[in-house]
Amino acid sequence: MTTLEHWLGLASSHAADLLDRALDRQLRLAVTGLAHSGKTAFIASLVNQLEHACSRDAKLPLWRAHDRGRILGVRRVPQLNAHIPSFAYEAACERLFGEPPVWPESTRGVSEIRLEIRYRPAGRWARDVATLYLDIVDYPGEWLLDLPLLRLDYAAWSAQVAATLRRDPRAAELAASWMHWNPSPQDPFGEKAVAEVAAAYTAWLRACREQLNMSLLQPGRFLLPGEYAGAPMLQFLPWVWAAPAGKADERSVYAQLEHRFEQYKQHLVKGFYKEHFAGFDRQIVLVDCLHALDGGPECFHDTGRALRQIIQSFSYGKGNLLERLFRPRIDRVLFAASKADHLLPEQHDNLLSLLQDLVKGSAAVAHFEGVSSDCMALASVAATEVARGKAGGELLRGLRGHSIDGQALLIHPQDVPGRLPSQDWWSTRGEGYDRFCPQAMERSRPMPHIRMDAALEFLLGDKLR
Ligand SMILES: Nc1nc2c(ncn2[C@@H]2O[C@H](COP(=O)(O)OP(=O)(O)OP(=O)(O)O)[C@@H](O)[C@H]2O)c(=O)[nH]1
Ligand SMILES: [Mg+2]
Repeated sequence: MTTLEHWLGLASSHAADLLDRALDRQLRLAVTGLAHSGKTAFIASLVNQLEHACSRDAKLPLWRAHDRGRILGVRRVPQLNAHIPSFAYEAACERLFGEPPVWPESTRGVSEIRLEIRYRPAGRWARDVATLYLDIVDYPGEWLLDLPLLRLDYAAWSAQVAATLRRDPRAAELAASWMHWNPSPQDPFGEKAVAEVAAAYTAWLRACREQLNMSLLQPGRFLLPGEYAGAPMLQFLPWVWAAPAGKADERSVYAQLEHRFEQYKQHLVKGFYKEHFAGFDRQIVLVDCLHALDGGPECFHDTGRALRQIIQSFSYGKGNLLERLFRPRIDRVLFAASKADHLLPEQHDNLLSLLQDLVKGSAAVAHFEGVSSDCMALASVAATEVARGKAGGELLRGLRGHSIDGQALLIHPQDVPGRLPSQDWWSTRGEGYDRFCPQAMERSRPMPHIRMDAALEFLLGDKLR
């Protein structure tokens, strides 16, 4: 292919893309959430439910267009951006439908998938057929926490980390490995010393994640650098020592760390979001409330803070940060408590109201700006079934499934608080929520789920009228 043909090809695909958008035939869905909140499982299940939409095994009664028989077929088609890896749907299925079934791997880079949904518009002549293209992006949850950095300068970010250290003595204790550095702001910048202390800071972030279950860990790329591993741009850390009295000399350690922080934001964060997050129409924010509860009060509040930071960075209405930077136009946001299959159906109401409490401020912002938002509890891939059985000689209504290491389980999950938990709840809570591996599933049938159809209705319903 000549260069001219290549450019003509690109120009025509761009023009077709613009036309699809103008005619409302394209929808970009942002699947967001902290690390391990269930994004990849959600995308895999969404693709699976859609691909089986026309089979008689489909269980999607709450998706109106489907219920009325207007969905004619869904298939995966080549994504718009050929330079971005494709979402590894087949690899996810191989694991989920494997023997034994296992969850998809944690995500280490960005990927995309495009689906073509053929449907019959409501109330038109029966032979009318329309198409909606659905574009979805997957990426590691850790990177999402880079987005809020765009609103902060180096001093403000440093103050935020210092506040975490004051609030959480366990985090402060682990931080001794890099806090002992204690330079003065005007000290000359030393490449080697900074690389070493930045490595200690990165190890601290990792320890906070692994030992303390913390989520609000920034910069996100330090935990999963991808192709930037070893770049000087990823060698800085917050300034938690005596602040500079005036403007720091350009060659001083303070000024150089500040410069790297700004470079990180400029080249890495803005670049990433501009390429992948521009032009979203809809958003789902997945929240693993049970994991947050399992981690104890500090972890729970840390999850709340991380979520609020992320949600504030997104584009609800006019004039927000993302709109100014990348012209997104999200008009619907769904907050979803993921992994609801860890609970009995009668506990879902509490899970939902806990989620509502957790995102209250953010949902109000979305609503105020003229964006519709909703909350629901769902399970992308239900790993349990409600069952009765005997445990310890007693007849029990509970959940049946297999633990992550394959042991058969019949359990009655502990209660979920219907609001932000009180001190009492923390002091009397049980041992935590059991985790399950996926149940054995047949490849020819759709994955079992809870309320994926309600999510589809909220996220796509109006586009399929
Ligand atoms: N029972 C149950 N567990 C789930 C479900 N979805 C996700 N999980 C669990 O949550 C873990 C993380 O899910 P992922 O989909 O990989 O989460 P993610 O948000 O993509 O995580 P990162 O890619 O690491 O950011 C899985 O390995 C499962 O253990 C679900 O619907 N039901
Ligand atoms: Mg993932």
